Amino acid sequence: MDQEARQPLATEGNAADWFVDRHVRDGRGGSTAFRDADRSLTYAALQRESGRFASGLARAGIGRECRIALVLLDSVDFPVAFWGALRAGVVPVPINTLLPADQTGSILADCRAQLLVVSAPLLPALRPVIAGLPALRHVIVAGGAEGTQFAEFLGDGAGFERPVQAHADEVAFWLYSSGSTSTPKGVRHVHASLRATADTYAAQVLGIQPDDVVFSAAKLFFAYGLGNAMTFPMSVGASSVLLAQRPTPDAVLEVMRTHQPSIFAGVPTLFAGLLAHPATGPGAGSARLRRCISAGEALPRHIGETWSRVVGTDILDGIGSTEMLHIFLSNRPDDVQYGTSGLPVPGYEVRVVTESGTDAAEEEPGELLVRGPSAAEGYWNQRAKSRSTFVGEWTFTGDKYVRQPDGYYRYCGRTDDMFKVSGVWVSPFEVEAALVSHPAVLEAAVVGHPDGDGLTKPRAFIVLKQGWEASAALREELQAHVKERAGPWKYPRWIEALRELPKTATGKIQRFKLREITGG
Ligand code: 3UK
Repeated sequence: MDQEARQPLATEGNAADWFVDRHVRDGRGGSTAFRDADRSLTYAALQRESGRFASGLARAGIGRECRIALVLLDSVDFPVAFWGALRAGVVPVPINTLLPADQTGSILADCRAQLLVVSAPLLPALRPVIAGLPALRHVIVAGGAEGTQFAEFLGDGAGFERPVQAHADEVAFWLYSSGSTSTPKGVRHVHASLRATADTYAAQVLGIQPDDVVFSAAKLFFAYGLGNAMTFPMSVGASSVLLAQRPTPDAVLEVMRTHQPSIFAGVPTLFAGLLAHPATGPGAGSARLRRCISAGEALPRHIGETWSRVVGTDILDGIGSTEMLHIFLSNRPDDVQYGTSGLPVPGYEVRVVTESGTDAAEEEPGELLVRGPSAAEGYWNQRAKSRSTFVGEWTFTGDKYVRQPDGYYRYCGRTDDMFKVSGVWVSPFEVEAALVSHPAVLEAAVVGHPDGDGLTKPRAFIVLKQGWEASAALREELQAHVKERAGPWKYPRWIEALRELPKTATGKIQRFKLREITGG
């Protein structure tokens, strides 16, 4: 084979070839890939700009397989930096922009990032930690007037017209797991996994099309957002709208009205917040809305049903994880069973396993295991955790599930959040779902708590909707409501109203904190 004929094969393993260059090769270079509040970027421009970012990395002396950190608000700079790094064989590590500075500092130290790309508004808080990082050699500021500017950093792209040769099994990027109970772990993902999630969930569940406009309220630093807002639209040459700000219901509705997305991705809390907003009606502001997806936490049935009625589009609830990169168990269009996570995504298999390691019977709770093409390579420098999570072809999720007689899988909580009342397993999620189906309750979190006899009983923390006040009468009403919906022994013996629930930066309720508060 001559050099010409071999070249395409050589770079095919690099995900940048398929997600970026393929579209230009096939005549879609003029299509819009990304839009933010200031700019838009076509596929041809993304190919060019990511090549320039790659040559900037080479000029800065960042070699292959070295890590660079991205602490970026969602904007078109994110895909330029991400694909620019992959193009150069450099490993980008997107970091949650909502973390406190000391935690970001720990992650920067843990991954030994040699270069940091940071959004200007986030830089001041990070300055003190940046000073103490021996591996960090360059700080590139995006969207501001300080330090090395993103635009100044870009080179001429020479040498990176094509992505560097990479193996499909080579580590392409890392993400840090949200760590609701422990410190974040660096999850290493390979080039092939990006395509795997697009070929399975995006193509076969979402049915994404070239003319789709996607808006993900979940940010790009989160695996859920990275797929929704970047790789899924890019898998078919579609476009994505990026929002830099916090996705409040007001900000989200504004994007919906302005950009008329056809696919919208959110988390349950946001769907609940949007439903509580007076402006939410048919299409939630977009006449083109055809699909809504939810992940991150289980979607309470009541929220799904209300959304379908008010907005006119179902919400597809699916469970994914940083370790599996995206959703592997999901509801499907025209086959939505609210209150469940649906069925395995084509290409993935799941098992529910009891504590003794055998497959659970129908309706018997056990830990969910998953096998599929996008599982991570492992955690960075955490051998013991890697070995207990990625066991052969199976990944342990840490989630309790039951398989219903109809084959649908129902979420019961994290393995460590479940508790027994009168010898019967209680899933905090089930009690929470019953609580939020009452008109007074916006959000709820339930933990097990010892009563006067030392027996564990459900204890609830709730956030009330505007216009409601905590009272003994309301408490009794809520207890009766749960008894009726979830079963008589499951009602919360204690209910406390809080202004907000303790949550991780990605919006997951930290039940362990509530257990600490109550000493339960
Ligand atoms: C929980 C859910 C019930 C579950 C994620 C979609 O959330 C994502 O990744 P994380 O690593 O967290 C994983 C854990 O979150 N979870 C997520 N979705 C659901 N529980 N129902 C759901 N629908 O405990 C899981 O183990 O932050 C979600 C795509 C990619 C992701 N990384």
